[in-house]
Amino acid sequence: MKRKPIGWLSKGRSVVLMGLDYAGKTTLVDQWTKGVIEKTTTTIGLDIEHVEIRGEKFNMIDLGGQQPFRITIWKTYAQMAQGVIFVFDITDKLRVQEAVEWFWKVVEWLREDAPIIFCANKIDLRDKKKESAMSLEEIINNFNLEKFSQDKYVQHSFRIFEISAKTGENVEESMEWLFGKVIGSKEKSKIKGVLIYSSEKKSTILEIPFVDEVKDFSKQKNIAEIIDYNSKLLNKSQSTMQYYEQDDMDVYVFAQGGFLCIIITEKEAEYNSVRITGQSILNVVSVLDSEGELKIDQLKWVIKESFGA
Ligand code: G3D
Ligand code: MG
Repeated sequence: MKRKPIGWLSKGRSVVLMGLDYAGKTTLVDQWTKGVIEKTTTTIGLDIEHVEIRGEKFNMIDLGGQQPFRITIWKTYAQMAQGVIFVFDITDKLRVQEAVEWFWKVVEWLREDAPIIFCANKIDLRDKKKESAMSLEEIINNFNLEKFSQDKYVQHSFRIFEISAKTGENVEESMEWLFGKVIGSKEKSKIKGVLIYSSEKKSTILEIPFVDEVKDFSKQKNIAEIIDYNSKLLNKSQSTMQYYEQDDMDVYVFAQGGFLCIIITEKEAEYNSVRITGQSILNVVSVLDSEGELKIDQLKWVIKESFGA
């Protein structure tokens, strides 16, 4: 009997929550998920909260703060994200330019069909802080939000909501919109297994089979040959991608920074999703590697939790 392969990316999806510090990200999540949330902080310093919405598992990743050394990881998460929640404090007129730059940087990283929600937060302060609170029109102009009607960005579903994370005004409506979009989208990537090989250690450092039929795939002759061939090509400064067709599966090999990431998929896997996944995994691997010893358990955790395996 042929086993049904597990759709790697479809098991848990990631939604990225972003905005400057003090925008109200944590308050928003707390307000919306009162009592439902299970909060965890990862060993690599990202805030990831696991939420279940209409039976679907989501990882909400809080990209806050201003740590430049996290840029690679932020980029990785943004590339993987199936949806984005951007939170802006409408009374933060002084830092609006900083928020605008951050917003567009992340939009450029996203997959082109990821829905984006712009939460203009703290509207309960409109009356109290008349001078510093920005109107909707000012926000749209400052952030150039009309760009979402242009060709380059038109693939993104985009909406602005004026909310108060504190009082709860429009919180439910806005989150329903975003998660409705994310749940509605179909994830086509069907990954059967992931293998990471280190040129320095000259060995496989991580192998996660998601289906029995690819167990011990580093020992399979064809895969061993592929590893052997690609490891000879490994060059620290270059990143490459190779593609092999096997009987009932496809093999993608990504090389970067002395590591190989091999992804085995079903035949009909969507190329773009696999490409983003492979590059994302290698980005995380190289960041963890450069921050010290690469711990296999940690890496496994990052791959499983963050990419929803
Ligand atoms: P962050 O996670 O984006 O860094 P927080 O932001 O959620 O920690 O919120 C930062 C501050 O803004 C908090 O104030 C929080 O209570 C406040 N805040 C968040 N959303 C709203 C809102 O809609 N209205 C008002 N009036 N305040 C809000 P404190 O003082 O608790 O640090
Ligand atoms: Mg916070």
